[in-house]
Amino acid sequence: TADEPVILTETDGRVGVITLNRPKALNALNEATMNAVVEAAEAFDMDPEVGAILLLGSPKAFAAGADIKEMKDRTFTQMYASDWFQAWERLGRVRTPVVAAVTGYALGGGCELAMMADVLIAGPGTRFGQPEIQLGVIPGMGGSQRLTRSVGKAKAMDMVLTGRQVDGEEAERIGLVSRLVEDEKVQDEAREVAQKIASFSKPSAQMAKEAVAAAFETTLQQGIVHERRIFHSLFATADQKEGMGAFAEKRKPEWEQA
Ligand code: CO8
Repeated sequence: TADEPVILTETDGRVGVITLNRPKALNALNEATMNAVVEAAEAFDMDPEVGAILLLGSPKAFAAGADIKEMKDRTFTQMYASDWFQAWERLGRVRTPVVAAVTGYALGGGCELAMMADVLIAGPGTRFGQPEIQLGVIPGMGGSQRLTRSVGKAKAMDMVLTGRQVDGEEAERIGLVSRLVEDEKVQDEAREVAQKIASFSKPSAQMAKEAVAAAFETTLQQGIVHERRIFHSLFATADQKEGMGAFAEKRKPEWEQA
């Protein structure tokens, strides 16, 4: 109903959990949902007690796309003037690692949202697709770019030009998915991955994400210099001394998160 919150948030240990909560609309991403997800992710990003963000949908749908009913009557000028959906770019700037449990449909904006996550867990029943061509449009939340960078031209063209859905097994094979587990175990596995990431030092996890993300945006030579600068800078952290000291002393590190 209209009264129900579009997302639910909680913390589970050091994991900030965001659950899309419009299951009857297959978690269609309307403007309110976009704003809520982005704001929750930014708040977790700034919280030193949160070391990873977990993004959950529902069993039938991670998200079946941008809300078609909300946008169908808009004009070009309205879309352009409001820069419809540009707020998703803020999610791309969140520095804390994001793990997505991709269950059921991840179509259109739902596929694009999943691809904004850093680690994607899916099952054989997961369905990824960019069906916008069937609606007379194209992907608009980065799909033509992120999909192509993840899976290459051949698969991206196939998906974007025909709207064909790929299942979890194919998605894992082509490099869209980090881990494939049984459908019923997708959310638990994703939670474990998020907890694992959150068990490390947040500065190093954030900088690790930053370094890998740089590979999408720059040349190899610039990326390698960027990585080395980040690597060097981590020697200014207490957690580098703790992590390496603990190894030498054969004990478990106790991270200071600093
Ligand atoms: N938007 C709005 N409502 C939706 C959406 C959606 N994307 N997807 C599902 N729903 C609603 C249905 O209308 C239905 O509502 P109601 O019960 O009121 O009739 C409810 O969710 C359940 O859906 P179905 O009855 O259709 O469920 P089925 O199991 O029969 O079918 C499907 C599931 C195959 C997933 C089907 O719902 C479907 O094809 N959905 C649309 C998928 C799609 O085309 N997604 C792409 C949308 S466009 C997009 O994402 C562009 C992104 C970029 C925009 C950026 C702008 C700048």
